Amino acid sequence: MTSVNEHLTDRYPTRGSSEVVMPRTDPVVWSEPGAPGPVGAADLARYEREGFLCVDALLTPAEVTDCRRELARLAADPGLRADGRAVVEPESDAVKSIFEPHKVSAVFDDLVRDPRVVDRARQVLGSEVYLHQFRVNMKPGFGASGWYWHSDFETWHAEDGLPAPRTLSLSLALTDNEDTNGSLMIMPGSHKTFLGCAGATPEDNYKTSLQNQGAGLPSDAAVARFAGEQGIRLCTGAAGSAVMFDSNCMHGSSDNITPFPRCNAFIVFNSVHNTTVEPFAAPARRPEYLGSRDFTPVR
Ligand code: 6CS
Ligand code: FE
Repeated sequence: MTSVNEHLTDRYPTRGSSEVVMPRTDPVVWSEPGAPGPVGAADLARYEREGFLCVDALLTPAEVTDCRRELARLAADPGLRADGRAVVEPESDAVKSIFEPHKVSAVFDDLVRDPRVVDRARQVLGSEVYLHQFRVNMKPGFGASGWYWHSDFETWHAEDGLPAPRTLSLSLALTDNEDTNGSLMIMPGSHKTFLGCAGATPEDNYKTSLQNQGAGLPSDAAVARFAGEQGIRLCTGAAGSAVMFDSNCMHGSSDNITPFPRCNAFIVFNSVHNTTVEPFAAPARRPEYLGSRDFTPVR
């Protein structure tokens, strides 16, 4: 795949003919020690080491209730499913994900700007940040599908032209994330290795990848090696808790066959010094609701 980013070296080649494992050549925490922000020094060191951090009670129960009410309103909107921003479950007509909820809900728009949320990203990424992607993964239960092991950065680099992993996701639990209902699993330390996946990105890949990711998946050998070296941590927490994680963490989640939904809001912040260019390994850009091209810093 010849890159159209002629002026940029592709330091994280992926989706070629074979899988390649290489070290991450970027920092994890970009701010100077002692830089202001809500994350304490010990937690910041843990985030650097493991690639993620669990946060208790980031939102109050009343704020969680407001978010849930908004989701119910959005899910009831007859136009929602006609919009590409709503992804339906592969095996049912339940909504799997809703992208850009902040554009149709002031509650979610306020969340993006909330200092408890965005100041974490500014502190870790060491700069002003803009919103790269915002999605709510509903995972309603009764067999709702999970996500196989992957690195978000691998996809966002290949398909959205994200140059470096100077990007942070904050997963906000809007329902209890239990050990049984398909909670987020992360391999601690996996963010420090970049796995270039084998296999070119198909045309219009996003039309299926958000239901079932095909391109950009690690081999069984890579998953076994990563898990063997680093283990697997299941991130559980009550509604209102959160997990902030580096864009290159190897992560995934199981199907949810319980009747208890695992509904999380994923807010993805990118440094204003890492704005997206052309895809590094895909035939064309994805729609902007998957990778925003509005680089306006969050205020
Ligand atoms: O393609 C994407 O942007 C999404 N896919 C996965 C599997 N996780 C992150 C992201 O929302
Ligand atoms: Fe992901």
